[in-house]
Amino acid sequence: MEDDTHSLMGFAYPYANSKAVILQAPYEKTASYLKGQASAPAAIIKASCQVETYDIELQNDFIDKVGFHTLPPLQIENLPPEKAVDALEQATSKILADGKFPIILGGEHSLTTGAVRACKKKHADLCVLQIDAHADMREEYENSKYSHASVMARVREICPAVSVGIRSYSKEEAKLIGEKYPDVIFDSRIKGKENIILSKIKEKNVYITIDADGFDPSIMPGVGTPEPGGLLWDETLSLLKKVCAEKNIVGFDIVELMPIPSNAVSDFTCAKLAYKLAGYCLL
Ligand SMILES: [Mn+2]
Repeated sequence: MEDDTHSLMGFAYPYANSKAVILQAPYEKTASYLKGQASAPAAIIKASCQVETYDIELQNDFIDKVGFHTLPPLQIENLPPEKAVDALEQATSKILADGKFPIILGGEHSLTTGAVRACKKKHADLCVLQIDAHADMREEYENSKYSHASVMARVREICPAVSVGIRSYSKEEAKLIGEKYPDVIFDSRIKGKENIILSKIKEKNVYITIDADGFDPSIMPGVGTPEPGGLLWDETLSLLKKVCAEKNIVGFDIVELMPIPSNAVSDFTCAKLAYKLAGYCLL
């Protein structure tokens, strides 16, 4: 292990000795409002170098126990969305084939489809847990089936999903949710509902996708499309911890961070989330 400010938590572990592999996916082609998501992976890694490797809640410094190998950023910035999704699928498949745990740092949400495809190939019995402000269930958006606003429509073609924090969707999505998914879409009022949410996940294997805007903008201001009334830190961790304890987590992503140069809150929150969630998943 060597000190390296371009690696998660500031330490570079050799690929062979690492359980977790960090895949940086700088991509923002279909972003609807504010852009900047392509700079997020580097911002999360930079902030993570200042996060303590000792986790007080877990009473554990697990950096060596897990081993984190950070791959160089994927060269996808200029690809059309469907090609970027393909590239994500390939890169995730390689990590899974090597028996390692993929941690994807986006980039915009559209990329999740590629990671979920790869996980589904390895784990037939798969469910996605989505944390997000937006349902992202438009059949297509701005002429693309691979827009960030359609990602959960694509994911639900691959496997079932349970969605948490959802507080913004269109009239068409409202109809679809009401008819097809009334009991697997939760708004932000999740305190004490961990067991109810968990009971909706029927599958053994779970891929977690966290859109940064699922959190309340007060603790995550750095997103392109902020929505008031979001998830808070403790209740989100409490849900994630429970899901990780009961299910086999096969990978996760943190997407849609849009770093604000003068405000490091969001970068640090995503960095701490990435490390903590890796601990929940892999210890
Ligand atoms: Mn989203």
